[in-house]
Amino acid sequence: MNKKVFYSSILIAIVVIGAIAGTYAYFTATRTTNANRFISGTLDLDVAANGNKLEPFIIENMGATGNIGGTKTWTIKNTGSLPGRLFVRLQNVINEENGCNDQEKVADPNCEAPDKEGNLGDAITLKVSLDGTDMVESTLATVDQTKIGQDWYNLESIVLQPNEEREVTVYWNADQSSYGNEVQSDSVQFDVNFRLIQLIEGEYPSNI
Ligand SMILES: [Ca+2]
Ligand SMILES: [Ca+2]
Repeated sequence: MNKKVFYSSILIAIVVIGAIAGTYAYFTATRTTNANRFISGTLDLDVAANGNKLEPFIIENMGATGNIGGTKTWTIKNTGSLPGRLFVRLQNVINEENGCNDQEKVADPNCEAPDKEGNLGDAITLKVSLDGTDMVESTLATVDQTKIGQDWYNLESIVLQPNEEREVTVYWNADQSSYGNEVQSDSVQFDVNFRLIQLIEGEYPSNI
């Protein structure tokens, strides 16, 4: 009987000591920050080729030589304060007939039809490289407009840190065996669109 009481006393004593210790256990120091602000970071990019800002370009008057090819390089710079994922896509792909002569009519019988799309884009392959490594390619046919962007989307993320620069080069090529009279006077134009998009958790929507 005495032992039980003793244990109870010990228990009570410990609890009391704990409570006392708890009361005095904290060193505290308090400061209050004033004028808190949340400032959003920035995401911006600069695109330049030979000092010129982003511009559409037109490939026309093909035929002076059989094999047509060219290249253009842009330096892409993250000028913001946040990292961003780089996306590249083609936009505003426009294939035009621009009329047709007798020779073209033989190869392209509907070339005079209203709103007939030109055939030149079908004959041109466009490759996009990053820092000298080929990444994606497509023809410049209007129906293929989204291919470059979709294939780029499927690449492993390409992230530019603030102030980081990457070089994107576009190569176009039309082998002389890839076209004939059906492209006479036809033209194709397109924009290359670069975007830096804020890093997010998880996947980007596929239609980004
Ligand atoms: Ca034509
Ligand atoms: Ca044509």
